[in-house]
Amino acid sequence: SDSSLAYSVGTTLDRFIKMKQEEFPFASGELSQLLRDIALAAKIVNRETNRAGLANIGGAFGQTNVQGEEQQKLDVIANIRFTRALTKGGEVCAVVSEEDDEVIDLQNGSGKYVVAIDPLDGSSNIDVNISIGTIFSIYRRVTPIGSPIQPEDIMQPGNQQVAAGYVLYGSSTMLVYTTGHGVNGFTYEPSLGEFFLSHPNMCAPEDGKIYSVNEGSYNLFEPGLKAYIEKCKSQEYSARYIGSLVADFHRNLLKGGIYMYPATAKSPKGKLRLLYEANALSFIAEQAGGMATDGHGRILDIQPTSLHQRTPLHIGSKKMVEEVGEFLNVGKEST
Ligand code: P6P
Repeated sequence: SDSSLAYSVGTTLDRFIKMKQEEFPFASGELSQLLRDIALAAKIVNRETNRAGLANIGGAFGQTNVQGEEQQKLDVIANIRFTRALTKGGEVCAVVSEEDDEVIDLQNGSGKYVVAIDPLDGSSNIDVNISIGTIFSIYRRVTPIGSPIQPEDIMQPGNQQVAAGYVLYGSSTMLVYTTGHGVNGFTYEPSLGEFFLSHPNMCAPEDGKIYSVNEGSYNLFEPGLKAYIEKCKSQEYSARYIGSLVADFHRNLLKGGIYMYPATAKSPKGKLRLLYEANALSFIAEQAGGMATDGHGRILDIQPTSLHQRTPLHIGSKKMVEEVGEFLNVGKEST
């Protein structure tokens, strides 16, 4: 493969996708088109997000999503925008979204791909102007193209992803994604309407000194997790918890760190969703040299059993995720 192609910083996303596709002579271009469709929706959601405060679309929409959270109008708008872009793009046959209880069948007989998406995670942060994000996973359907969508098309383990990414609507808007050949980050230039390669070949620092967890729930944590947090404090790590998964994940990916949303007595499977939150970020973390577990095993190996199932998530720098696993499994070694 001509990986010698210089992906110079400043390359546009479109050109980057095209150059990467040329590395795969048998690529049909459908995945490339799908990535472009996602980027288009991200540009539109970015514009809506930036105007939310002015256009009074930040307020609660009155309905609730599977998280039972007040569905913010922007959540609904983002869901519509991404679903519409994927429908028009023609490459996708089904969408799993946090905002829809059931699978959305796009009635697209030629669609090869299934997308799992959290259109706008952390939406409770919208009306306090904290960064929010879109998280997406892309799978190839496993049943014949054109046949009715089957559960096995949807309930695929994260290790079957063909691509995954996130959009971070922050001080600048970034699109970060992987197709299984490393992780690359693109920064949006609104005046040009283009994403430009700003973070080529992103690599997670192997270790870090930042830990992200909601310590308000400390008393609910299992002993091993409490011990790990005490260890972080004893070594004067920095506690950084934004309350917005994509923002915390992205910062830890760049600087080194771990994000934990653990199992607790109250929530034995934690809060985060496997299909459209944990799997995508875990694929990215591993592709960047990091790690992601549910405290005991690899996130990407979990076989889903229900659409909106939750999973505990420990994700980020490899050494930190390994270490919290050791603390969690002390005394639980299988005899
Ligand atoms: P808690 C936002 O609702 C979210 O899904 C993630 O973005 C965030 O990291 C987490 O939940 C915050 O949850 O229980 O700490 O408020």
